[in-house]
Amino acid sequence: MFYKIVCSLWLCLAVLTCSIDSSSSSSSSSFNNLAGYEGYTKYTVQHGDESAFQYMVDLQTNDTEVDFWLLTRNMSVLTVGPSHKPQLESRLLQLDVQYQTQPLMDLMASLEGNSTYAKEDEYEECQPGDCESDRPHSRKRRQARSFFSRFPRYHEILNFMSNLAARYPLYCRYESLGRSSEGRHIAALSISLNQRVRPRRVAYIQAATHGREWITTQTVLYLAYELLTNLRAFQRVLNDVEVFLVPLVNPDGYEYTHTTDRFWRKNRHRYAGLSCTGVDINRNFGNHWNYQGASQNHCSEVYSGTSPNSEPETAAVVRYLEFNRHRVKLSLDVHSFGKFIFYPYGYARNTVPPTVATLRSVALRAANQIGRYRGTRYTVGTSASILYEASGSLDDFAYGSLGIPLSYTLELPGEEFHVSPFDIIHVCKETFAGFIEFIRHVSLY
Ligand code: 0X9
Ligand code: ZN
Repeated sequence: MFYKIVCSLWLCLAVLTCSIDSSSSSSSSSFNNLAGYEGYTKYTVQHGDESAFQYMVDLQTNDTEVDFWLLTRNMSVLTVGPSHKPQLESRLLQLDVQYQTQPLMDLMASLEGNSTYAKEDEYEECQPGDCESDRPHSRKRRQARSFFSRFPRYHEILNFMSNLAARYPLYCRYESLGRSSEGRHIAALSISLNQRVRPRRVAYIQAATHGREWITTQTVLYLAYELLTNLRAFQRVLNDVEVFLVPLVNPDGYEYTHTTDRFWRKNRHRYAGLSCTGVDINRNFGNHWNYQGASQNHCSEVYSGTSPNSEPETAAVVRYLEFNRHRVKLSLDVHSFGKFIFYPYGYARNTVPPTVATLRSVALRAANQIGRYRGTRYTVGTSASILYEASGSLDDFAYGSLGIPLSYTLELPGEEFHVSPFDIIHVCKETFAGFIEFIRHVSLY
């Protein structure tokens, strides 16, 4: 009987949360999000010298035909369509750089064995009959295992979050920071002990600013799940700190990567009369907006928008952070991929923040904790020196404009945006160790 009541409650919550979602609820498998990528090539380019690197930076900012998956000072991973190949290859030849190519569809086919499109799990579909035969704990654990072995859709993510809040009403609050361009919720979870006793310092963690970086959302949801299902173990951490999580900053871009274009990065802002869609949310924050590594071309992957905070997703995050600026001590923006922890500033090289020693030492500690799980090695530094100069990102805004003392961008592991279903849980677990290390430092401020 008890299980029946619990299960009907879960089902009810699932239906309730679905009703605030105006988007489609179909599973990814019914869509072809690679249509149009026939003939595309992936290039891995090694470019040791400065002039080749500068050429790559220029391509990333100004050439709308080239899509950079990764751009560091020494190497880049990028894709181009068939019509652009000859031009790119002759330029690479002139630059005298080494590169390897792979047809994009071959790469995607080789990844298909590790299909990301595992069936939708039974998280919201528990039938009372099924539940009776199961012990509740093992059933929940199985559901969680299933949830962290695939990439859920927007409505499943919201269900997962609201279910957690319903299960732990004393410790977890589910809310919406606002709506995206297409009207989806920018959903958040606040997790803390004794919330009502006094206001806490806040550890703010967000993910999926870039639609195609699917793994980032899973790591933040996993953090919520682990904290709430092991409250005792994390009592000391949560006694002093409120953990505020926004696992899907760009829900429209994320959904679009499931339904239409696997490699979509920006939001889905449409401009009347213009053919290109979307703003790079991580170029839209109001710190040195549009100064470097950003573009005013609508078709660019790093289009910075019409003005700082022009995008509803950026504005929602900024509203929350500005309102809570005296409480927020940590801002973590989770991206993929490259195994980097970046601290400010990213807008220009040779701009050193006054607290660089602290920023660096906390990041090194987090990197060390991540490495303890299975040896993953992160590089720590500023994105301007390790990658490229790029302004208007959250890390610089949180630190430089709001004075949030610990502000970072994480680039999770991976060779491309795909992470094998078997590996998702491991990335979640190792990253969890890093998150906890960052959060531990919040109570020192
Ligand atoms: O370029 C970005 O927005 C981030 N890398 S990604 O490949 N995920 O797109 C890095 C942002 C680092 N921070 C700053 N440049 N301030
Ligand atoms: Zn990103």
